[in-house]
Amino acid sequence: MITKVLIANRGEIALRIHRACKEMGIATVAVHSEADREAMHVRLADESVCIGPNASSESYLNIPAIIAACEITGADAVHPGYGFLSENARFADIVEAHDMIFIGPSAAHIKLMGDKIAAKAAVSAAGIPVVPGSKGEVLTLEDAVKSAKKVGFPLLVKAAAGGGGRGMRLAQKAEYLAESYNAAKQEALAAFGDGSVYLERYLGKPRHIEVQVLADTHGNVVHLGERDCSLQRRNQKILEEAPSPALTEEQRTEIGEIVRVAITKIGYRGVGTIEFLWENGEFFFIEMNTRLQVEHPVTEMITDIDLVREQIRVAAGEELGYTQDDVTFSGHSIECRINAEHARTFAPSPGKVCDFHAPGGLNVRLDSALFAGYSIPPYYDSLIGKLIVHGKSRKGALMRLRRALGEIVITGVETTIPLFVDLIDDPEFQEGDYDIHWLERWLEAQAEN
Ligand code: MV4
Repeated sequence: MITKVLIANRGEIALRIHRACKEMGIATVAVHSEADREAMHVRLADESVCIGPNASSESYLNIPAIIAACEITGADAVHPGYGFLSENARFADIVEAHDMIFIGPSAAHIKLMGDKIAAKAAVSAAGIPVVPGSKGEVLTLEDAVKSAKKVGFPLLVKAAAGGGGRGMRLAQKAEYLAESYNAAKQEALAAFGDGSVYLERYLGKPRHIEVQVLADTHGNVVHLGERDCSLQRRNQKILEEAPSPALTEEQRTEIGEIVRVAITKIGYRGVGTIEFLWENGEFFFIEMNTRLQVEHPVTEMITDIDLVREQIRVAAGEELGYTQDDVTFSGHSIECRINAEHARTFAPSPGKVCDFHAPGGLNVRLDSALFAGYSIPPYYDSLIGKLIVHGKSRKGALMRLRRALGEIVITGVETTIPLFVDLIDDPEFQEGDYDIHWLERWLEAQAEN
């Protein structure tokens, strides 16, 4: 049984977790940096503890301070949210060593999926299709040259400890392989203290489609469909939707079942995301995320399943209580990430929020910790809210999104809202006709006008 959860995060996701806890009759503990003393997640929680100064390295990443906050308040579980310590296997281990529940997968599964080479081997052995590439790590340049002959060009050199696009180098032809190999290895060593790299065939114009899974500790696993996260800029997702406009019902069922069976074999617990590149109707695994993701609400909206509630239940050892056949998908959902950034230059825009008005109405959700008079600190991620809409169809969701965007008022700081107002009128976007490079090209075209 879980009676008190310490939420090791801030902003909208700390509120999101607080809401699930309150609906389950669970007490909450907020932790915060000095800069976040007046933050909404601190105000709403039942108790709060200051864990350090402004810099996240000294507060939200400060494991001893967070464990001390757990002991002071008597929390029996820790929810890490996303970012910060959410995929830190050592943190999961330490939480459990202090006889508390880590609301997430086992430390071993976090570690496995954190090593992109080991993750690929594990999911491939469990039946998930992966991007063709080197057989594990390429230890030397000589090894890379040999392996590249089989993989073909263009190819990517990727860091085993990377992910999210860090430590990745493109080699267009054989003559550039040495340069890419050395650069990727050097960058990986500097960034992660681990220079292990592997090769993958480069997919030129894929979509980024990810499958959500949920597993309990009794061998029950369900997939909750996919999200299309192709609309991104510099590896930052901007807008996500579920279902993907590109998939047929049959394709969804087929990949979902492959993933469900594989995750069962792997013995995974909690929520997880299997990331794929999708090109010419084929899925290719790239990475698995072992955390709750920013874009989880679009899945919640089409399945009517509260992912944080389910995370907490399975972490406490409860059974899912339903099977894949009980999971139904309804309508279409779209999420816009509202960042405190200039909508065109993406320059950060921290500072004091003057007016704030949240949109409302049927099937409109705003996940945010914002309030009028709040000062957005410059020390953290610029995400200040997520606008999520649901409609019976994609067209209906788009109409609702345009309506909801028109209702939001945030003054005093720049936000990315004007970007979505323009994007929603683009014919290709309206058709769902986009890949992972589409948004960057669209932004360039916009800048010319
Ligand atoms: C790729 C790829 C093409 N081919 N792998 C970038 C982030 C990291 N998670 C994986 N990434 C990519 N891996 C192969 N074999 C293209 C990307 C990529 C990308 C992937 C998903 C979403 C946005 C992206 C933007 C640029 C490149």
